[in-house]
Amino acid sequence: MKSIKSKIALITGASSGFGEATAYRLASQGCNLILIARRLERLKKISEKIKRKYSIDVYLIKLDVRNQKKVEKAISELPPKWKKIDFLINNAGLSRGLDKIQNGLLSDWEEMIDTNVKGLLYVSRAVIPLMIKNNGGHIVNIGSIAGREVYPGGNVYCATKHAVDALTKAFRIDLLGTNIKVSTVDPGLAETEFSIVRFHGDRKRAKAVYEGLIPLYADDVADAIEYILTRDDNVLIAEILIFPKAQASSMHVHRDLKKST
Ligand code: NDP
Ligand code: 8X3
Repeated sequence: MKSIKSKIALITGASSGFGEATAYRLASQGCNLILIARRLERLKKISEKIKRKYSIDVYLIKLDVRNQKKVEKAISELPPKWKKIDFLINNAGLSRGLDKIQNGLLSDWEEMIDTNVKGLLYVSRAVIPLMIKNNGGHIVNIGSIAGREVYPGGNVYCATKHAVDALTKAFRIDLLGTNIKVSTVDPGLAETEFSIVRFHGDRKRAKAVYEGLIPLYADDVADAIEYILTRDDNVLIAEILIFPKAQASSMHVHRDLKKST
């Protein structure tokens, strides 16, 4: 196991769910953090909580990853010590809607494509040259089972995660020989704010997604990310597909509704 003490991790989408849980996990290993999201107040609270517990440095950036100019500016204006980014966790992302393709909202499609695909590219394009300059790094993209399979109503969200899968593989090929590792973590059903966002704030509908099963929690995914980043330098964990015990594929989920409240 490799120490990540005093390294620097940049996490997008750190204000909630997997990103927030990863911040705690990496902080517990002594890793310094650059946390990015649009909700700065949330980042501040997370940062305070982390700093109370761990003696690491945290740098916060309020940023919408869909804005290429602002992404470029934020990364180029990092203080010199923060430019030595060891780990990039491309986690910011979302799903909007579960409509059939013939009924989909164009605004939902654009938001997903702009965030999950273009946002990931903008951040990566800004950070990778710094990693090359620093002679190494590790990128972990957060894909999904939706990047390996499609399911009814998943259309554009699945397409964006298939694109993430393609980009992970492409990054790995293009960056070969640069001392930069590229990995993906592809979760199945995980209870975060994901479904609340997908259903535009409808919490009842979001809750029903996880009815009758114990889903993954954010920390389970953070655990996988921590594992990937702490392997010995010669080891590249290329992919982790992680399901809750009750899931076998996007379409095969065992629900014991007698156990539901
Ligand atoms: P959450 O909704 O809990 O977290 C999403 C995070 O992404 C938030 O911190 C949000 O911050 C950030 N984000 C969204 N849009 C933007 C933006 N335009 N700019 C910057 N940050 C943004 O969901 P999860 O933690 O579940 O999702 C994290 C990733 O995991 C996503 O890529 C998702 O697709 C993927 N995933 C989720 C699964 C699940 O079942 N939960 C399963 C498989 C993959 P803010 O709103 O403050 O900007
Ligand atoms: C999130 C998992 O199955 O809701 O990426 O698409 S799923």
